[in-house]
Amino acid sequence: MSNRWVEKLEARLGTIVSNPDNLLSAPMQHALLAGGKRLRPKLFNSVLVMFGLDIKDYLDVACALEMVHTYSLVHDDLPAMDDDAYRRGKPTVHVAYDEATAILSGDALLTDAFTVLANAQNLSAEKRIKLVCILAEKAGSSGMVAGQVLDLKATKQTIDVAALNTMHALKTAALFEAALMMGGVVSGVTDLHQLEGCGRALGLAFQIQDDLLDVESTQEAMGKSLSDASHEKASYVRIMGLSDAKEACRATFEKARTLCAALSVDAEPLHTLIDTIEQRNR
Ligand code: GRG
Repeated sequence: MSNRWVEKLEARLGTIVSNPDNLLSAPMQHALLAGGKRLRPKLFNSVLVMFGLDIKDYLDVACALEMVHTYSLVHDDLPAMDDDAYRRGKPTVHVAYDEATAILSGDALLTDAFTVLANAQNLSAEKRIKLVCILAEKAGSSGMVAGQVLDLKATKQTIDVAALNTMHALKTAALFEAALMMGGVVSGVTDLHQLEGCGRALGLAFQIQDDLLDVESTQEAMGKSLSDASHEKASYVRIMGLSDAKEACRATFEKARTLCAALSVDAEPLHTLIDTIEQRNR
């Protein structure tokens, strides 16, 4: 599957945050442009390809996903959260600018994402409302933000694997679910449960892998601060040990593949993306 459309996505993101009236343009560009793997847009695209659609017609939907994800990174790095200094190969926004600017840039990315999504081209009003609802629910107080609350509570505490799964199903997997479900909405899928389940398994597998990379990779390779141990964060490696975490990672990727194979269309584009994610080193 060609990823040449990613250049167009990056260009569109650049246009969105290059408004001369936007006083936060520079820090938003700092956070959003260059360095990200664009995984959530790629998940969205994989569903479109399965249904014979071209993401170039729906770039703004992918931009909205990436903007919400980027806001979450900017806020996650803040001193009141993980207090990290390095992200996407650059100083974090509060380090490059200041804390207030980082808070406001995150707020702006989150809010502007919904303007972009609500005005997305080539979609009926009904589909745009569905997309707005899915992204808001998966990112909000019963989705990603709820996961972040559990994460903050779990720091310096002992939690079990079930609690860790609950936390990451919200914090990390919720946006993976949103990306696949939003691809489903654009493609005219009415029952989104299977795509949601696939996104959940893949998001959890991705998070277990992230925890493994946190101990086995380097800050330079990952382009972000590796901080779980120093922050006493609950992580799969910390709770299960390295060997069991590796096995859980393998098994959870396999679960994602099984759920993906059960979709009623040829899911080869999603299988290919799952393989690419499993082989990542950053
Ligand atoms: C509301 C103040 C406030 C904060 C909210 C919601 C939130 C902050 C944080 C939770 C979201 C979060 C940071 C989840 C971590 C998931 C994760 C592993 C992110 C890294 O994703 P990649 O590797 O990053 O896809 P790139 O940079 O490649 O896009």
